Amino acid sequence: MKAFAPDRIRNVALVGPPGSGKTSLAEAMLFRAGALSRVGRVEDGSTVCDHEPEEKEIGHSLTTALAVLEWQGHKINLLDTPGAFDFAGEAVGAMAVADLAVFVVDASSGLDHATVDLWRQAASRSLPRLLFVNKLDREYTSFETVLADLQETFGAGVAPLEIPIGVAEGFHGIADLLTDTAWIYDSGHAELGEIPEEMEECEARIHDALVENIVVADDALLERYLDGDIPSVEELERVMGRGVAAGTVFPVVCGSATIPIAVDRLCNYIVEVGPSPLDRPPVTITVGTTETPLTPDPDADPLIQVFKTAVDPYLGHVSYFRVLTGSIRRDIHLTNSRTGDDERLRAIMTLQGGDSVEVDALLAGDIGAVAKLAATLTGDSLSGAGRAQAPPIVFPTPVMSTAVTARSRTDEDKLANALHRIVEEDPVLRVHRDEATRQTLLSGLGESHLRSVISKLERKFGVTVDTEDVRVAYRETITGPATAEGKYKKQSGGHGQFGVASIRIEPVLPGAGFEFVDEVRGGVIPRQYIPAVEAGIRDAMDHGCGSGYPVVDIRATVFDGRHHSVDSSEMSFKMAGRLAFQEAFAKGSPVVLEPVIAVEVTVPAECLGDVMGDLSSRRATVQGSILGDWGEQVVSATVPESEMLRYAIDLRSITGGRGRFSAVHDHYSRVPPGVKVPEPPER
Ligand SMILES: Nc1nc2c(ncn2[C@@H]2O[C@H](COP(=O)(O)OP(=O)(O)OP(=O)(O)O)[C@@H](O)[C@H]2O)c(=O)[nH]1
Ligand SMILES: [Mg+2]
Repeated sequence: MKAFAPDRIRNVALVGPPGSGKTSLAEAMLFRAGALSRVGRVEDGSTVCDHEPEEKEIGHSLTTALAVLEWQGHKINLLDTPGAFDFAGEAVGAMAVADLAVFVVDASSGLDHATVDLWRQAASRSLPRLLFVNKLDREYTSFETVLADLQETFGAGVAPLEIPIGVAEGFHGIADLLTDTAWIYDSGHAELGEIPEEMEECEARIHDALVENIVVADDALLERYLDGDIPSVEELERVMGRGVAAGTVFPVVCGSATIPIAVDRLCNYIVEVGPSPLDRPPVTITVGTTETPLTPDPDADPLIQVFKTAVDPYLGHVSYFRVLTGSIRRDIHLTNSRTGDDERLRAIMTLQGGDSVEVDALLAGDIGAVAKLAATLTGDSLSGAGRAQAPPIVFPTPVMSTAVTARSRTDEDKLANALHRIVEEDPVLRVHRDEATRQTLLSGLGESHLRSVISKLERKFGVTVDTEDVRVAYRETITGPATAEGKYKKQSGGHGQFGVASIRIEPVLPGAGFEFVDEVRGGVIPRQYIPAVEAGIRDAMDHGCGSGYPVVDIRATVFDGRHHSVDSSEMSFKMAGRLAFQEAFAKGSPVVLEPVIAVEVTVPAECLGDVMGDLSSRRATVQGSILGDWGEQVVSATVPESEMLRYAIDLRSITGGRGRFSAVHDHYSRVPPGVKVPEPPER
């Protein structure tokens, strides 16, 4: 494939809820453009974009696939994203490098909250948007209803460019509102036809509204229009294209991905009114502390940004990137702006789902991939000079964890490396060893995200793991002062052990940790053994005394003791310190502390009551709620962590998938009486 200039490139992210038809639409577009000789089906696992074995198995996309087609002398880079919430990070990466998001709306299920959520994300980055109302060949679909919903939800910028001719099985054509023509697909290809009589009135009405909507954006055109001059289709498209690029006009087109109907028209619109990389505002890059606006210029110093990393069984580590500026050719050396490492791009590729095609060069604005970079991660910038950094890609933060253990010794040996590789592939996933609970935690966006990681561990890396519930890192402390004497004495023939330490313990402020004070006078405990007493106390605290959880927030003062000139040793004073602490702790009215997290829960206003009720059943302290964007309510609360381990799942069911939340550790607080604390893990 030849290199395309920026004005000939269209970078399109296909987004929408699971099952709306994104992968099928990509397949149909590829076929229609002649990039495929036969059309695959999601059901058969034979599409270009669902190329991972897990995707074929479940019939849903799990990662973003890149596929490329040529249309009217343009190159369209399609990024087919998964719709499932658990894989939302993929759409984030795709939208970060796309110039247009095509929202695929399933006409048979209508507009849903996932689409609204994606819309919000696209709007927050001013990403141009176009809507494709799909599956109009299905029973019980109504384009008008969907359109009315879209207009009500997304506002006056929603502009239908076409309406379907026929419904359900009878759907066979498109009335083009810009040109006032009908296109019939009975032969499989668009043929000029007649707008059915019964549609004429409706078509004329929407046509007029559309033209008026477009001309108001251009003063000169508006003046002419008001003078009775009807603008040409090209003029209308040009003005509309500007509105699309500015993120103020959202064309709505319609069709069927599987029949297929109007897929060619979608490609036309992408080329004709979809923005090229040149139509987008400059990105702000950072070099050192200087920020500079950057536009795509094939002759500039190259800068590329990696938005996705995949581990391919044949190619190894594959980095997907967008050329932000400059041009790149095979064997070019670039510098990773984060690490300063030199990276050689041995072979530059474009991808057709799982298949790679080598290309000689990619110019500014284009999207491609490169294999085997040494140390480049998703989000990194690689530049020709000056360590320029593109804006970071902000991926969603995990909301749910599971603990994993290797099933066998061989699995254990491979686990750390496999997890490391998987994290490189998945910018949302976090892997974390919690020493307090002795668990290795995988954190992601939900159950299916974590399940897919576990199955990938097995398939790609041959590592089998078992999962267990996440343990909560409880702690203990005392609520009052106490003193005790610890005496360690052993006489087993010959050299014995002898040490006595008297200590006083008292609570300190939460979070203050451990303080040790030495008030020993007159050498009753020789200087050199004082650290051993402290070590003994720390040991007792770490390993738990009461219920077995680590002890925190205590001041321990050693104030007296005894020693023996021959039998005393470090070991005997360590034991004495330990025994003294254990006894004093028991007398200090100990309590168990639990971690409390601060959460921010964002929900539609109508779910507020249910969400508040549920939070209070989780022992939450609600600070209040404020009105967020889009009329949502944002509730702030602190809640014991033990009550929130499965909140990601529960919130979804309470709000019908429309709620989301974020959480950070806040403080430790006493476990109230009557709340059961599980046994600590064995040490
Ligand atoms: N009748 C009909 N079925 C369609 C159409 N488009 C897609 N489908 C079917 O809808 C199902 C889901 O299609 P996909 O293309 O996998 O949907 P997707 O948006 O990629 O879904 P995710 O990958 O889960 O986000 C498949 O069974 C398709 O065959 C259409 O236009 N008409
Ligand atoms: Mg898909």
